[in-house]
Amino acid sequence: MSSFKLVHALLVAASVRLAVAQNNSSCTEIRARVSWTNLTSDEKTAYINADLCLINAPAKLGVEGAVTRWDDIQWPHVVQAASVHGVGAFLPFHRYYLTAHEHLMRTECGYTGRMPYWDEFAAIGRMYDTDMFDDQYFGGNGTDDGTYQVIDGQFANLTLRWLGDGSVKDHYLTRINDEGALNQTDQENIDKCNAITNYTSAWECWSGGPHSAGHQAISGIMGDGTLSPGDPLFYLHHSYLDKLWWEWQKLDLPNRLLDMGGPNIPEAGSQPGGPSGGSNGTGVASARGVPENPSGHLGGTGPEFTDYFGDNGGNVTTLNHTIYMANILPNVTIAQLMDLNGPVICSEYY
Ligand SMILES: *[C@@H]1O[C@H](CO)[C@@H](O)[C@H](O)[C@H]1NC(C)=O
Ligand SMILES: *[C@@H]1O[C@H](CO)[C@@H](O)[C@H](O)[C@H]1NC(C)=O
Ligand SMILES: *[C@@H]1O[C@H](CO)[C@@H](O)[C@H](O)[C@H]1NC(C)=O
Ligand SMILES: *[C@@H]1O[C@H](CO)[C@@H](O)[C@H](O)[C@H]1NC(C)=O
Ligand SMILES: *[C@@H]1O[C@H](CO)[C@@H](O)[C@H](O)[C@H]1NC(C)=O
Ligand SMILES: *[C@@H]1O[C@H](CO)[C@@H](O)[C@H](O)[C@H]1NC(C)=O
Ligand SMILES: *[C@@H]1O[C@H](CO)[C@@H](O)[C@H](O)[C@H]1NC(C)=O
Ligand SMILES: *[C@@H]1O[C@H](CO)[C@@H](O)[C@H](O)[C@H]1NC(C)=O
Ligand SMILES: *[C@@H]1O[C@H](CO)[C@@H](O)[C@H](O)[C@H]1NC(C)=O
Ligand SMILES: *[C@@H]1O[C@H](CO)[C@@H](O)[C@H](O)[C@H]1NC(C)=O
Ligand SMILES: *[C@@H]1O[C@H](CO)[C@@H](O)[C@H](O)[C@H]1NC(C)=O
Ligand SMILES: [Cu+2]
Repeated sequence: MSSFKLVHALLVAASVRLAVAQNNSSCTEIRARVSWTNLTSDEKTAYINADLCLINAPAKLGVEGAVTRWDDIQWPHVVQAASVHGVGAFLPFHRYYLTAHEHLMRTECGYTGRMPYWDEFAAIGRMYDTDMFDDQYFGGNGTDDGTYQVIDGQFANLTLRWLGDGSVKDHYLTRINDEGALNQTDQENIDKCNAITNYTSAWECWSGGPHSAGHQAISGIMGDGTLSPGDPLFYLHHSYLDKLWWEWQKLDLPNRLLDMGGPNIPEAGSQPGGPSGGSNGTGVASARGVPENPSGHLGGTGPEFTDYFGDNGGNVTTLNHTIYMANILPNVTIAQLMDLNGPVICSEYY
């Protein structure tokens, strides 16, 4: 059975209580993704509760050190941090990662609502003019006592496990307000990326300003290139970034459903936690002792790793490139992720 079919078998098996009819060959009912502000208050509460459900559920992957299902879903990002950033697979990996998180919310925690994104463009200059950071939802800034621990909201005192090298040490969710950074996803930067007509150049544009915007505006764990999915806000941020990529694809859909490129091996210094730079824990995490040298990362360090990417051992990302989700979902190729409306993702942004 191809991994493509396996994804579908899983989705089909899981869809009984969803208002989603899927079968092996198609995406028959596209799931809507909307701005957080457009969720109903019931959906907002259910969404938060589904993340809390993962946080309170025991780990299942069998990765040493994992305690909760939340540790499990963070793991594919932690273990591959060096091979899914600064590379062509950056956007496809994160697209599939959103679906992996959604899959766990729906199949293990009964979430049936729409998936939210954080409309960061709309939030420029008024980041806190929303209920998102309220006590009943994600909570707000970390403390100002130097630990930056998040102590309010539904994720107050959330305990995370992974450090930047894949080793394990309990630490708290942290945030440091830097709302000015949201302007990196302003109209000028979005237009600049949209003006690029090939993926080989465009991926890097999205990976720059618009990607940094939400990570930096929240900072703390969200500002750490390896550990950021520890913050539940990560998924709303990356969904917004994925929306920008999809909107770019839709500007010339027939061509851009097939347009892939970029390197498999990041430029020196561009990957998180890398020996020569990038995010090494972005302040807080560093201060909390995140080691600088990643040893647990899959890939990203040399040609010996490119073999299993499926790109014929080369340094150029192709549609054949394998995206690995640490057995939370089956391996797929980038080709299967290109169409947001296709069977694997089966979603649309509104
Ligand atoms: C797939 O789903 C669609 C819509 O529910 C249905 O019309 C079609 O017959 C299904 N195909 C198979 C092979 O089950
Ligand atoms: C879907 O795929 C599974 C696994 O390959 C297979 O057992 C099942 O019969 C397929 N269902 C349809 C409707 O094609
Ligand atoms: C989201 O909310 C805005 C403002 O309340 C509204 O204009 C827009 O139509 C809504 N979008 C959807 C998809 O419901
Ligand atoms: C976070 O801190 C900023 C700057 O002090 C403040 O404007 C904002 O209201 C705070 N947000 C929350 C949700 O407490
Ligand atoms: C979170 O931890 C702080 C101090 O570490 C404590 O004062 C507070 O009661 C805790 N809050 C929750 C909801 O556990
Ligand atoms: C964002 O705002 C900061 C501070 O006002 C400014 O220095 C920076 O140039 C702005 N960046 C963009 C992309 O507008
Ligand atoms: C891709 O776009 C960039 C920036 O617009 C341009 O410099 C480059 O020549 C283009 N590459 C190809 C292969 O079209
Ligand atoms: C792969 O591409 C990146 C970015 O262009 C480059 O920095 C790196 O040196 C290349 N690696 C190899 C092994 O060719
Ligand atoms: C790592 O972070 C620390 C603390 O923020 C900083 O002093 C150091 O220069 C950083 N190292 C690299 C290689 O970026
Ligand atoms: C993908 O793999 C297939 C089969 O191995 C091969 O025919 C095709 O040329 C590859 N495509 C790319 C873009 O590398
Ligand atoms: C999935 O991908 C990973 C990394 O590319 C590879 O190590 C693993 O063997 C693949 N698993 C399957 C079942 O193909
Ligand atoms: Cu990432």
